[in-house]
Amino acid sequence: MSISRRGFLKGLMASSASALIGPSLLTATKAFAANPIGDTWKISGSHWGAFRAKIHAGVVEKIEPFGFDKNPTDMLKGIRGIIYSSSRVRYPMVRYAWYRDYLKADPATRGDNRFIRVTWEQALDLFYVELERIQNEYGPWALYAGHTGWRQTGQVHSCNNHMQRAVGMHGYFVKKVGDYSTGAGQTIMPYVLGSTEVYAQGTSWPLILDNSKVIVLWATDLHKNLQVGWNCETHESYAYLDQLKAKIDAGEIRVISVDPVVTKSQQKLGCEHQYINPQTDVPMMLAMAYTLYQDKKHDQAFLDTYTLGFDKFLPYLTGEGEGGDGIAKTPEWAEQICGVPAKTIRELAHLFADNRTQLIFGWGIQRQQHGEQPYWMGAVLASMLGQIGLPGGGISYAHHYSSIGVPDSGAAGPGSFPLNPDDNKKRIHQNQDFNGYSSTIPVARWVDCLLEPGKKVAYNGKTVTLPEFKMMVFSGNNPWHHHQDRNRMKRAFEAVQTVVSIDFTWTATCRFADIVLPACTQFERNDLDLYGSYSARGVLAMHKLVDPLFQSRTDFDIMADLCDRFGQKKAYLRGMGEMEWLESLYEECRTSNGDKYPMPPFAEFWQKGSVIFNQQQTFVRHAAFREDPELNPLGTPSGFIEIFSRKIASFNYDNCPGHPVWMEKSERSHGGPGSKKHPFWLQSCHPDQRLHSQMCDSTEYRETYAVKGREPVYINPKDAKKHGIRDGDLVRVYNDRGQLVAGARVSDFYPQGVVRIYEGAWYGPIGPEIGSLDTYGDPNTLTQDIGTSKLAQATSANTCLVSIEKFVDKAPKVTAFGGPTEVK
Ligand SMILES: Nc1nc2c(c(=O)[nH]1)N[C@H]1C(S)=C(S)[C@@H](COP(=O)(O)OP(=O)(O)OC[C@H]3O[C@@H](n4cnc5c(=O)[nH]c(N)nc54)[C@H](O)[C@@H]3O)O[C@H]1N2
Ligand SMILES: Nc1nc2c(c(=O)[nH]1)N[C@H]1C(S)=C(S)[C@@H](COP(=O)(O)OP(=O)(O)OC[C@H]3O[C@@H](n4cnc5c(=O)[nH]c(N)nc54)[C@H](O)[C@@H]3O)O[C@H]1N2
Ligand SMILES: [Mo]
Repeated sequence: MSISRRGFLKGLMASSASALIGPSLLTATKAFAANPIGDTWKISGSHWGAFRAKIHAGVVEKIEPFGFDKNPTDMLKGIRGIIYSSSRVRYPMVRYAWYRDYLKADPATRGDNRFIRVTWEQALDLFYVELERIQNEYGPWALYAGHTGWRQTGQVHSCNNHMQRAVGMHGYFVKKVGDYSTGAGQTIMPYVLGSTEVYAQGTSWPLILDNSKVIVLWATDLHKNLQVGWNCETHESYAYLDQLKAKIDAGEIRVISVDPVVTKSQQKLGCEHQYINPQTDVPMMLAMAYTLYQDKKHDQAFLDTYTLGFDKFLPYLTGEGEGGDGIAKTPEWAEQICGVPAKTIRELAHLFADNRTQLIFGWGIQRQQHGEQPYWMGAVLASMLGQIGLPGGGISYAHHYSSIGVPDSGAAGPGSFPLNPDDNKKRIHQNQDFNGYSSTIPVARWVDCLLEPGKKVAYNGKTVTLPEFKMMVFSGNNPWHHHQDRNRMKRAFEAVQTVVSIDFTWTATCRFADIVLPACTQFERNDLDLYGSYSARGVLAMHKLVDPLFQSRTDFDIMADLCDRFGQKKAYLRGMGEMEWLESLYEECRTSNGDKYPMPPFAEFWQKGSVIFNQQQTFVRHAAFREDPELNPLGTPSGFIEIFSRKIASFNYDNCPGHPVWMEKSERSHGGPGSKKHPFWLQSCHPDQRLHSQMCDSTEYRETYAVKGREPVYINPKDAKKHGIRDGDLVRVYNDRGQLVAGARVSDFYPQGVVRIYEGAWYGPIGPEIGSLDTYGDPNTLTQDIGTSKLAQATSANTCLVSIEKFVDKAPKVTAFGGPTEVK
């Protein structure tokens, strides 16, 4: 390290007392300890975008959007409330019954929220002792530390990396594959289009705006979901959406939203709405394909040149010949299922074929049983239209996500703190014997491991043997929000011995854990991040706003001290502290960007707060393949678009055959299975005013949308009237799996038979018993925990029926917020 760099770092560290003494000593006594630095403005960034914060007397007083961001999200108003939430994890805590009775603790006490306070020394010792015990008594198969999630932004402090690296330096553990976002999509699409598609750059908005005549928003709500990004979000997509609106108004582009509800995007764009019954998109697409084929509107030349297996799919489509099921997938057939008039289906098929049409799919549609099918069928439809690889045509699976479609700079972003140990040979426990269990599981099946250890499960052409977890560690994710079916989870958690949760806010995951460690928020540490996930528009400094509150510490420090207990601290840190990591990640990025993307030296960057790359390049998805499919084959087994997949067919799965098909759901509204008993489809979409469960604990902001202190449930006026429910009433939403209290929001934007409760509403049961009423309104109290199919085994959260009634009893107190009950 050069002298000037070291000198700079020293100066910087000295200005922050906590960096020298360690945050726990400083903040042990007073929560919002005054930091005598007067008013300052600092720059930081988040999933919600970049901002400037005014700090007065050691308190974050005001948040203002960053100048570059022309479309900041309303959610910036919730940030202060995250830092100063009444739900903050203040001290290391241990579950009372577990502390007292340890492995003999009555399983029924889990979730009673009674905890005792311990010191950091005790907490980390306990954590370490448990890791030792599990590795010695069982083996790596008994430890699950593979979960990931929406940890706050920043590359140095990426908390999941910290946890997995630290636990990994101690020994091996079970990992996961896939995610809740796109589990079905990312598994099926490599067989069909050769990449996950969901995490791939899409055709640039300027090219769509210039070339598309028709844009189909198929189950996607751009305006709602582009408010957040995986890296610090720039919100540049919104400028293109404004241009799109102007083109709609001028009659230059037709935009059609295919969705059961009137989305925020439809409202903002003023575009057309095509209502469809929930979970029935495949019949509609099949009928469009049928129409194209019957009317000779399909692009046979495209099918011949770029695809394989249309001939094998055709008997299913027409119902005739070998492989046909005798049912022609006509518009009349589809209308009975999807509720879209046959005439409309025909008109739309012709409209798409006669015009440059860009199909844009969201992800909620694959978070349902057989969620692989609408994506595959979408690709087949797009192939028949023959526009894949043209600007403004073809198919996209991700324009609602993290600025996909914004022309990107092409620059490299900063790397992150490493996820894995540097040297596997130095792990304390070398045992890699998983005792016949699988060492990796499809993520949404982790609760099954607790309930049915040893069970063999088909997954993506393989057989997974569910491991028997005795200990689980969660950091940077909130499984007691994100997983389905709370009461099933309660049963499952009776089998586990030790759960560690590391978080800054007292989520339901903390409530159901044994050891809870208080991390600090991203606003209490120094970091840096890529600005604009897929657009790579720059690099952003994340200045620490205030010192860690209460006894919270950075994940960096927590895990370093865990490693200290088994002699690995130095190897873990590679001998570097927070600011040294920051500088080294920045400098690596600067080196790889070279002269093409000039970046100032670190000290200058840190002081200025950001670097913006001005280059922007446009892109057409699948254009190279279209240009020359031999030279630029897709990543599918054949290199072509696979309408029929021999590989998938070879798996012989009843619920995912060799070409896309319509399969009835286990629960479906509008006359489908189960709808006589529980008539409403519950869609648990992504929240407009939260990032999942994050910010739900931001009290003032929550009150801007809560109804009588509860999460809203959106319902159609006629349905509300039928059940004697008025806007603002408390209601009970229930099915055979669970029950919750929510606040009714009566709205014309929702069709009859559909209700919405946003995911991420905090779980607050009255008590730990199975079936206990949830007092705030977590939709996963009601959702179904089944895999999409044997192919992806992904979440099917959106296959869920419920009933709803006015809540007539005395309203229970909301128990979701405010932390644990401390036992002295
Ligand atoms: N019913 C239903 N369920 C769903 C979905 C749905 O559509 N419907 N969507 C699914 C999807 S797509 C997703 S991505 C998941 C999201 O599931 P998660 O990623 O688990 O959701 P978050 O609420 O973002 O949880 C992140 C947690 O990490 C904590 N955290 C953040 N930063 C840090 C940090 O720096 N250090 C530590 N130690 N902790 C930190 C936060 O406080 C929070 O508790 O939910 C899934 N669940
Ligand atoms: N504000 C905000 N933005 C976010 C997030 C957040 O928490 N808050 N989370 C981010 C993350 S992690 C993810 S994974 C993405 C999620 O992105 P998506 O999964 O695409 O988002 P959702 O809002 O769940 O669903 C989008 C639309 O699908 C529709 N839909 C659901 N089922 C069906 C169906 O069967 N047929 C049809 N035609 N339409 C259907 C819904 O009505 C909704 O309008 O969002 C990201 N953006
Ligand atoms: Mo997600």
